[in-house]
Formats: sequence, C-alpha cells, structure tokens
Amino acid sequence: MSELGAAFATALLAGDEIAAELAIREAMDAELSTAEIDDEVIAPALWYVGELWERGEITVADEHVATEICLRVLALQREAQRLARARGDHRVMLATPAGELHVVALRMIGNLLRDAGYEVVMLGADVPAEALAASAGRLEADVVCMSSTMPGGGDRVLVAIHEVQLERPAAVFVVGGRGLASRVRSRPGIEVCRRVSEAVEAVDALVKRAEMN
Ligand code: B12
Repeated sequence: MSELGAAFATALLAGDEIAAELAIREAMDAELSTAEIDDEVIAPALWYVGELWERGEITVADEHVATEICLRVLALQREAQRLARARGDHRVMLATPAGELHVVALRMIGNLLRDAGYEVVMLGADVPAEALAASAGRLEADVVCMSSTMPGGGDRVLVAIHEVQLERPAAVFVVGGRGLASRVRSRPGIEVCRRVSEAVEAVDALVKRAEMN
C-alpha cells in the first residue's frame, strides 16, 4: 500500500497522468476497495502535495495539476465499477466438449471471468453437446467458453456450438486450446483465443457487440 501511495504521489508531483493511472490500476488489481484507495492512496498523496505547497516547494499550478489528475483517477474508478457491475448482468458458461478431460485452462478462465465480475457457471469436463445446449438454454447463458486440447476436439467444439445455437440463438462463444484445428476461426459471435489471459477481453468484446445488434 505505501509503495503504491509513494508511486501515486510521485506521479502527481511529476504531473504524470499515465503513471498515476497505472498506480491506481495496480491498487485495483490488488483488490483494494474504492474506499481503501481513496483513504490510503489518493488522500495522503494530496495531503503531501498540500504540505509542499504550503512550504512553498511547489507552485499553485503544480497543486492544480495534481488535483486535476486525482479527479481523472476518480472517474477511472467509477468507470471500472460500472464495467464490473455491467459484467454481473451476463452469465458465462464454461465446459470442455465430450471426451475432453483437460480442464486447467478452463478453470483459470473461470477465475479470471469471476474476478472481472461475470457470473460464471462452470460445467467442467466432458460435457456432451446436447447437455451443454440444454444447460445454456435453461440457464440463459449469454456466453459459452470451451477449451479443447485433444486432436479432433475442434469438430466437437463446432458441434457443441451448433447445438447451443439451436437452443440459445443469442449465445456467443469464446473458444481456445491446442485441439482446435485451424479451420476453427474467429467469426461474428465466435472468438478463438490462444491464451487464457485473452478471455476477459474477448468476452467483453462479444457481449458489447451482441448488445449493439
Ligand atoms: C494435466 C494433463 C492431463 C490430465 C488432465 C487433468 C485435468 N483435470 O485437466 C489428465 C491426466 C486427465 C490427462 C489425460 C490425458 N492426456 Co493429458 N496432459 C496434461 C498436461 C500435462 C497439462 C495440460 C494442462 O493443463 N496445461 C495447462 C493449460 C493452462 O494450458 P493449455 O491447456 O495448453 O491451454 C493454453 C492454451 O491452449 C489456451 N487455452 C486453452 N483452452 C482455452 C480456452 C479458452 C476459452 C481460452 C481463452 C484459452 C484457452 O490457454 C492456455 C495458455 O494460456 C498436458 C501437457 C501439455 N503440454 O499441455 C498433457 C497432454 C495435453 N495430454 C496428452 C494426452 C495424450 C493425454 C491422454 C490421451 C493420456 C492417456 N493416454 O490417457 C489423456 C486424454 C484425456 C482426454 N480424453 O482428454 C497430450 C496431448 C497430445 C496431443 N495433443 O495429441 C499432452 C500434450 C501430453 C503429451 N505431451 O503427450 N492429461
């Protein structure tokens, strides 16, 4: 916390908006609450700026820049909260297709999406296409994430997508894993990813696009 506070104060004094934003993003990533960030990072940095100003070590213009950066950072916090709340309105279902037992990547994705604010329903490994489709329909999944590691898995993913689309036409898909053949490509409503770290961004983009349609 004190390191983040120091980094933030240094950024304010340097008039470095990007470094200030990075410090606050780091605080948010470390799961500090908004109140903690306000009380333990932003306010002390401004108190320090005030002391320097009183002592004549910085100008009133420096103080104004610091305050302006803090106000922008507050807007950033609000935007992050809005995004997290909006994600909570969307249900993401995760499964591996029939015959696929490798679930580590899927579990990682489940954690990332949950942390980002999405409602996550983890079906786990080896889910037949019809069962996945029935769950997606009954639980009104907005997004279905699938992972496929074994050769031939791409075909099973495509079959699963087809079945889900019959039951739940509004659903969109994020898929990944080495079992996907090259013919499984990204197209409208389907995003193919190489790494778990791409999952949240991919789901965000698909959900946004689906809402615009
Ligand atoms: C653990 C493991 C198992 C465990 C799985 C346990 C479990 N609960 O998951 C068990 C013991 C069950 C298992 C079984 C088998 N396994 Co295995 N297994 C592995 C191992 C060691 C690690 C897999 C793993 O978790 N990796 C870590 C994750 C995070 O990485 P990843 O899956 O590669 O995913 C990355 C990307 O592909 C992407 N990604 C993947 N999915 C998705 C999805 C989305 C939406 C997104 C955004 C991204 C994404 O993100 C990750 C990177 O960020 C691998 C070795 C390896 N090289 O991977 C072998 C491996 C996958 N297994 C293999 C084999 C052959 C088998 C068996 C056939 C063995 C046997 N004879 O029984 C069975 C088949 C089971 C089946 N039908 O699925 C082979 C597959 C070779 C191939 N492609 O032909 C491998 C590569 C081992 C090897 N070198 O031979 N296995």
